[in-house]
Amino acid sequence: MKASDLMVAALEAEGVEYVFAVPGEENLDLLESLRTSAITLVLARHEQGAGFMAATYGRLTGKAGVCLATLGPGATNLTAPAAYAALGAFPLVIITGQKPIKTSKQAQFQIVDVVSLFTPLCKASTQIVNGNRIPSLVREGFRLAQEERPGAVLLELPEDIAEEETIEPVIPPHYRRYAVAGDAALDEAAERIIAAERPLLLIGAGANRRRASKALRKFVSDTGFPFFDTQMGKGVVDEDSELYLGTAALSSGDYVHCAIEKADLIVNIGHDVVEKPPFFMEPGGQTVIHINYKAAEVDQVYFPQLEVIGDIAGSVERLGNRLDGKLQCDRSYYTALHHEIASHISETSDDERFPMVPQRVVADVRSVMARDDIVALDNGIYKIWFARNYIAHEPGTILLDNALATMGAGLPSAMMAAMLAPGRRVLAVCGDGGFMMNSQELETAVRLGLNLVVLVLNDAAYGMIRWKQDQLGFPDYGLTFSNPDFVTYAQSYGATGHRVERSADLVAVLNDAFEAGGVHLVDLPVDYSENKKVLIDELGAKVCEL
Ligand SMILES: Cc1ncc(C[n+]2csc(CCOP(=O)(O)OP(=O)(O)O)c2C)c(N)n1
Repeated sequence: MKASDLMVAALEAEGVEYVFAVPGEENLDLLESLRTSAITLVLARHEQGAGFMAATYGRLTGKAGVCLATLGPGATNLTAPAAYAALGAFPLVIITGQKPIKTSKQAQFQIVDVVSLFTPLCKASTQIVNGNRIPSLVREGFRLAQEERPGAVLLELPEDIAEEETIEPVIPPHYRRYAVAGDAALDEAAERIIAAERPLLLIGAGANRRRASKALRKFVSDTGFPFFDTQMGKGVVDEDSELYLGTAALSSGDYVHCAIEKADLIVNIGHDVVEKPPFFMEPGGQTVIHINYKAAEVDQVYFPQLEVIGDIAGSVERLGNRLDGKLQCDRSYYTALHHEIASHISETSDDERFPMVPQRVVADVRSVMARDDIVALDNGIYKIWFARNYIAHEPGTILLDNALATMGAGLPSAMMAAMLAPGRRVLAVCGDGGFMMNSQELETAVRLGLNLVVLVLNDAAYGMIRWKQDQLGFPDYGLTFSNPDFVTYAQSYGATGHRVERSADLVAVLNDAFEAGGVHLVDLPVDYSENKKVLIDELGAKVCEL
């Protein structure tokens, strides 16, 4: 069999449905092999678009997404998606082309050492030097990409290897389960939790993978454990609960940190140090029990005193059995704080100011999205508002990137969600800065016939950085720009453009766009003066004593 055919057969054996690609001439054998395969080729308009879509496929399904690019310039454009997958723990397999390696008449034209370039970003980065190694390298690549903690793997397939004849058969994946935590660690954890006066549960990104949600929901409802979550742990347990104390959008100083300060023990399920710290551990502070697939990476702000390592769902289930009615949590403070936070969040949610304030934007978006509809965010200051104010009911319904926190991934990640969940409403929320970094993928979205609404928060600035600049006392300088006319911009791609001109119209504009189907862009002017008012002044003056 020709090596490129073998590569595609190996991808099929892994259950690959899509390859997201910007092919170059070095990929043409593989492209031809894909043409007659069961795999759908999704052509993107920038390698970042392809890579962010593939990584989000991995994030949402647990199976590695696959993206394809050429050597040199194509590969270098995939460094951001590789980093996004590495930090976000999204399984991703990257395939790049290369000039022939046995003989070459190209000298060094377009050649960069892609394998070395991707080594620090990937769990493995390998050049395929013999077609017969394809079955084992593909199987190993998918194993590594998907295994906890998931991440990116790069396989470089040079032109002359792709066309060679091979004799090796594909190696199919096999069934496997994660190891379970030891009894002694679980007994010790249960003992410490039972002895604590005000234990608190933290739910992080690891719990949002591999269906730990069912076990965690049961654990929380059986034990009545008060909880908070990280941005990437949102929705694992329904936040519409008296036990929910907030999402740690900031590392300190928010209302949720009042609960953290009062806690004597924090049970951390699935958070690791890659996500922005939900709180800072201090010497002599709370005891932290780390429950995860992998041991804690110790850091200046994270040094748990006990670890329960193994399959999260299994650990949670067995810990729940040990706690059975014995949790002695003093909930009075937590309950009062829950209501205090809920009232702060709803305070400005019907504010009529225009341009719109972020609290109202979040509340209006929440009101048009059903429990299992999906919001995918790019990165900007609005992310903090969505993390704090958007109540998530189900896992995977709010896609926040709090790991690489890259701009430009919001639109492609929403497109992927729309492909995987065609019956659900999918909304991309982007700043005008982040949207313009990959806005060309609107063409891909239209070509794929997706149903998708893109909400562009328009402040004609890199708002997040402008806010920080102000916070640090620097003069307002160097962070504003002008935008295209977003309505005609959308229309030029064959999408439908809308401009909101009154706060009262946002809900109807979004509902109409979702009902009409197809790709819509909604240009929404925002007023970010609340950033300082709430996130600095109000939080700075907050009192934790209730
Ligand atoms: C690729 C990338 N470049 C730069 C940054 C640093 N950064 C974080 S937020 C931000 C500004 C975002 O602006 P915009 O998308 O307009 O959203 P806003 O904050 O204005 O709501 C920048 C430059 C980043 N996170 N990612």
